[in-house]
Amino acid sequence: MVTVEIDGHIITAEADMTILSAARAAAIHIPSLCYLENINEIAACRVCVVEIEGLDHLVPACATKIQEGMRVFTNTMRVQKARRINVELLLSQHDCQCALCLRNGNCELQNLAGDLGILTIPFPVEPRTGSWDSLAPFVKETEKCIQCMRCVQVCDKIQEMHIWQVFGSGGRSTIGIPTAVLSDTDCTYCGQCVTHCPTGALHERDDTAAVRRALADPETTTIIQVAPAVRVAWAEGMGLSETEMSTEKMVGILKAMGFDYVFDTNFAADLTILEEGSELLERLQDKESHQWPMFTSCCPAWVKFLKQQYPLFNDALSTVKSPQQMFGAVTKSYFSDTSGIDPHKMMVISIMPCIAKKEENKLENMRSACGDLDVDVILTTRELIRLMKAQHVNINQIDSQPFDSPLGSSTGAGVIFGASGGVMDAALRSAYYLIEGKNADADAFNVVRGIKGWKEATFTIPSFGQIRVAVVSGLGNAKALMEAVSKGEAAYDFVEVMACPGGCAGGGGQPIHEAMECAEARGEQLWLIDQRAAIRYSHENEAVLTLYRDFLGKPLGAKAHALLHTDENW
Ligand code: HC1
Ligand code: SF4
Repeated sequence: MVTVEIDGHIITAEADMTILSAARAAAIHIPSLCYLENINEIAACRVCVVEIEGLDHLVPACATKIQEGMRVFTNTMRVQKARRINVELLLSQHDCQCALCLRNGNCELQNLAGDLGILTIPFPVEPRTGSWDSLAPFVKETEKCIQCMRCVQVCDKIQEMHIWQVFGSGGRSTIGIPTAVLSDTDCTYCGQCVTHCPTGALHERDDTAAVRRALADPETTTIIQVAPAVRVAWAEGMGLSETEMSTEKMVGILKAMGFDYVFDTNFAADLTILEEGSELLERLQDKESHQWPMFTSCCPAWVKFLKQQYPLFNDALSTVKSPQQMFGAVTKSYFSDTSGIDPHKMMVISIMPCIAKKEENKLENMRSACGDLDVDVILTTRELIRLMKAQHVNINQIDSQPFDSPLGSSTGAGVIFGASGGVMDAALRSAYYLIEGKNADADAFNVVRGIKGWKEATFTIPSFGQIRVAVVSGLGNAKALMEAVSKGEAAYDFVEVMACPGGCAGGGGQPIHEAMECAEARGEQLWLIDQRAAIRYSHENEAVLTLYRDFLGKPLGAKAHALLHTDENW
């Protein structure tokens, strides 16, 4: 431990800490821009410069270690002047059309310029320009890029995908991809580059116009489904307190906005568990005929990753569609039948914490109900927030409301899909029941929960024996797991993989907060919703059981396969 003085405060901190981390640990704010803890510590933007007694030059706080007896000054006139010039230089190459930017009001560069009172740019230069693939599910606006390298480093170090490259050098360098269209790269569309971008240079493709049109069209029945992880994030972007936010309030707002039916992806998550749990048991009963381990298939970024990078493991993927897609297939078949609504006049809209979901609806066999796409439009949580804001609803005048029936009923096992370990936990609860004919304690499998990137456990199901499982999140961890499995260094029966660190709670479509990782806190809220749920087992979801009884038949049956699995010709 060393003792330093920062702005007159005596601080004792670990010897290997930087000035920035020691100051932040002591609640002393030093602004930064390019810095991401343990990911991007390259001192490129020099916004975090500070003065050290006895040194004649300023140093970047993010890249300078503390030393015993050091006296640091974070906000002297000299520091303020240098910080201001550094931000002015960044603005000089930035397209400062803030009113026309999706990150207006939530941009780290804009905030810094505001804090420093910058009203003019003394060194104007033409912003960099570049083209982008208009069909990609996210957009790169080169004129807004400040070369902070955060996207490059997240993609390299956390996801290990290496999609972004630096082109050119010096003042004219740009960040981009080596191909004309994004689909020619191995990009999985996880969107982690987007959530780590400090400006509006990277953002989701905005698909809200189609939804606005459908809401205004009396001929179209708008049916919206809300993903598990959205309910614990939407309010962040609306500036609501924890007491003001609730799932029921969100449903009330969606109804006030005019959606005809407000349903829950959690219903389809419960349905997924019945199919996937049954599939796991079927494979376990005929082990020799299958490739192991069985992998979950609900994260489209992971599915794309596996098919591209480890195609030899294709057959190990569960054949179940994701809950998003199951929901669409059931809506345009069963719900169309029971409600009498023409499926061709339905618009099924998903609200997802995810960018990859924007493309999942176009994959093979995703038109299984009536020939149209099963899911028509996918919006991220951020797009939902923009739609809600445009509505100018007074939150105090909105009544809390339940989801509509029948595709709005769910259990605690459905909601935890949004947190790393949740699919595994929910599947084990139902697999245990299917084998033993009685429930295990709903918390019996809790060691698979939590934010750790690679978790493993072995459980004993008395009439079956041992089942070895692993849960990974983040594609870097997925790669490490796949290498270990390929080399025979790790062996499991069932593996959950989510491309985003912490699972969908930390998804690429979720609200963005200045360089803050929010997956863990949002995940904890999902686990809490499960703890408080009246029913915590997917196999006890009455609406799902009715769906099987009245329409689908049995799990893995012919109709279920045609609508809910990707192997159409099974
Ligand atoms: Fe997810 Fe899923 S949990 S993949 O993260 O299986 O996006 O929330 O909706 O489909 O249910 C996302 C979340 C989501 C699906 C479910
Ligand atoms: Fe999308 Fe969730 Fe996968 Fe991230 S983990 S890519 S949010 S499905």
